[in-house]
Amino acid sequence: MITIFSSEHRQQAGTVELINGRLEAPVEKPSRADSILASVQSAMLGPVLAPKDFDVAAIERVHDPRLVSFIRTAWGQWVAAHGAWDALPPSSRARGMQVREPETIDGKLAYFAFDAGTPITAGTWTAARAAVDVALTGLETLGSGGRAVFSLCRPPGHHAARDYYGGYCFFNNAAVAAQKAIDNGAQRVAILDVDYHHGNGTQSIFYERSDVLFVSIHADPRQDYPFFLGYADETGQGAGEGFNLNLPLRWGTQWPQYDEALQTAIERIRHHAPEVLVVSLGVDTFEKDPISRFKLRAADYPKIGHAIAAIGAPTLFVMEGGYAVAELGHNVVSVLSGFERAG
Ligand code: OKP
Ligand code: ZN
Repeated sequence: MITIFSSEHRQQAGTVELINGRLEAPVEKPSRADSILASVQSAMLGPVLAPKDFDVAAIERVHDPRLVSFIRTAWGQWVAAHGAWDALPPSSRARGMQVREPETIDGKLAYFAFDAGTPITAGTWTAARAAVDVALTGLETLGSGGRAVFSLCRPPGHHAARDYYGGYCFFNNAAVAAQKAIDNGAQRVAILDVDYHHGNGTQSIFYERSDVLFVSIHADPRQDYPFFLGYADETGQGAGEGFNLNLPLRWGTQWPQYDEALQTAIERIRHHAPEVLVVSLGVDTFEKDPISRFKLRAADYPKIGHAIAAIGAPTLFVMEGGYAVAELGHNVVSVLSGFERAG
C-alpha cells in the first residue's frame, strides 16, 4: 500500500493544551506522525510519497472561505496583539448568543474555534494545508489503480466543520477528499469514521446530502467529546435523510460490542455501493490511549482492516486520532495490513 506523507506536519507543534483542568503539553504532537511513519517503513507496507500542492479552492469546496482566511491570518494578528505564544480562544458562544463575527483576534478566535485544545501556532497554516494535500494526493493516487492508499495526515480533520475548527482539527482532510471524489465524477462516496471521537465536522458538512454517506462508530456523546453531535437519532436531513449513521458506544467498549457496530456500519456502506470509500482512521479506541475510554487491544486492529476490506470499494485511509504514541504506529499498520491481507 502506498503511503502519502509530508514532513510539514511538524509545523503544527502547540505548547499547551487544557487537559483535565491543567495546562499540559499537547497530546496531539509531531511524534505521533513520526511514530506512524516509522512503523510504515519498518513493516515495509509500501512506498512513501510526498504530496503534490493543491489549490486552496479544493478546501473551499467544503469550508467557508472566511474560515480558510482566518486560519491563514490568525497567527499574524495574534502575535501583533499578544506576542508569539499559542493562540487560544478566550471564550466561546453560549446558547442564544449573537452570531456576528467580531473584529479583534480574540473575538475571532472565540467565533471560529469550538474548543480550547486546538492552538494556532506559527506553522499551523502550513501544516494544515499540507495535511489536505496529503489527503488529496492520496485520492489522486487511488484513482490511478490499487485497492487502497494511506494518507498519513496530521493535523487530523474530522472535527472541523464548514465554518469552525477545533478538536486538534483545522481543515477536514477526509471531507475535502470525499468532495474531490464527487467533483471528479463519483456519484456515491462513503466515509467510515472509526476514530474514538465522533466526526462532528464531517457529519455536518454532508448532513443534507445523499451522495456522501457518513457512518461513524464512536464514544457516546452523552459521555465524551465532542458532546453535542453523534447521537444515534441523527440520521440526516432533507435529501440527506437516511445517509448519516451514528453508532455510539459506551465507555469501556471491548471488541465484541465494537465488532457488532462495525458489522452494522459495513452492511450500511455496502448497501450504498460507494465508488470510493474514505476511512477516517483513528486508533484512539486503544485500551492504553491517554484520552479515551474504549478497551480495544492491539490484536483487534487487524480485524478492523479485514472487515473494511469486505466492503470491496477503492479505499482511502485518512489518518485522524490516536495518542498512545508508543503503540500508535503499530496499531495503524495493523489496520492497513489487515486490510491488505484480506481477500
Ligand atoms: C481529536 B480526534 C480540550 C480538548 C479536549 C479534544 C479531543 C480531540 C480528539 N482541551 N479533547 O478525534 O482524535
Ligand atoms: Zn479521536
